[in-house]
Amino acid sequence: MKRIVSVQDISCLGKCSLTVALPIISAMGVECAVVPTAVLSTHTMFRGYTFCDLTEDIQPIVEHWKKEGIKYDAVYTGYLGSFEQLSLVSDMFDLYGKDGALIVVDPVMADNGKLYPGFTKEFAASMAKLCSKADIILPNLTEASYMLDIPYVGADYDEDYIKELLVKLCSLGCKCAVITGVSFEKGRLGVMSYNSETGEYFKYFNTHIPVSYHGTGDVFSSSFVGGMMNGLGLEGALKIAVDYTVDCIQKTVDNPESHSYGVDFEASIPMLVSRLQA
Ligand code: PXL
Repeated sequence: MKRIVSVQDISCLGKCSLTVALPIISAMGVECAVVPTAVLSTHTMFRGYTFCDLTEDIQPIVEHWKKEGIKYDAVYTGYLGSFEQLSLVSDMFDLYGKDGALIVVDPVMADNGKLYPGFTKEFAASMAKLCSKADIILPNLTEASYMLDIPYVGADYDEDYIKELLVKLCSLGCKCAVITGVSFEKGRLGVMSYNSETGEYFKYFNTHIPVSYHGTGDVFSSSFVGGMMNGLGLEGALKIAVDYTVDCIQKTVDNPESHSYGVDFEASIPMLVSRLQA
């Protein structure tokens, strides 16, 4: 069985970061170890959340694993809260990357043209440095714009513009860049990727359901990593992640009792697993 480690926070309630990554990656038949970077009572879209920083625990956890000779097939990072965490994660990339672990960075910090609370332009520049060490990065258009220090264009772009951004993202140093949440046609939303080693672009879309839920980026990235670990390759993993994310959103919209703080990703797990078996 493949084993990965995911480095991000635990938002105790809110269906994002580790509470999404663990069940999705496990359901895909992949062992998921974790480095929790912080414990929050909820994600940061709630008011009054508690925050317990766990930065000091990161190095001792990794040191213990070193003594045990633990290796990982992938390192997957999501929401990271400080410059120090970026630096510790960068060391983890060096450690596990040299043994061949796939390094996947979802540079969670912004959406819809705005940084999430607590993030700065300087943090985005440091996140761009971390991305230089990755095999695959998964920013949305806002995060890509912040990391490249260019204006966010909103919906005002075409395929050539996204291609240009993808090449610029790869010139940060990563092998493959994916921009999530792109649309070139009304009613269709998906992803576009660029593999700097082969020079290949790839795009994949599904129905655009015009709603917005928290945590869908984490659902997408977790199922993408699970797909990669199941040997689907970049394109296959992007397809399963887009389709699963859309299925989760649709099930949430269809559920009159759903919560506004996250998607019903649990209800779509059978679909995800059956896609893997197809
Ligand atoms: O879904 C990304 C995410 C993860 N963790 C925390 C967040 C967010 C998005 O806002 O607040 C704590």
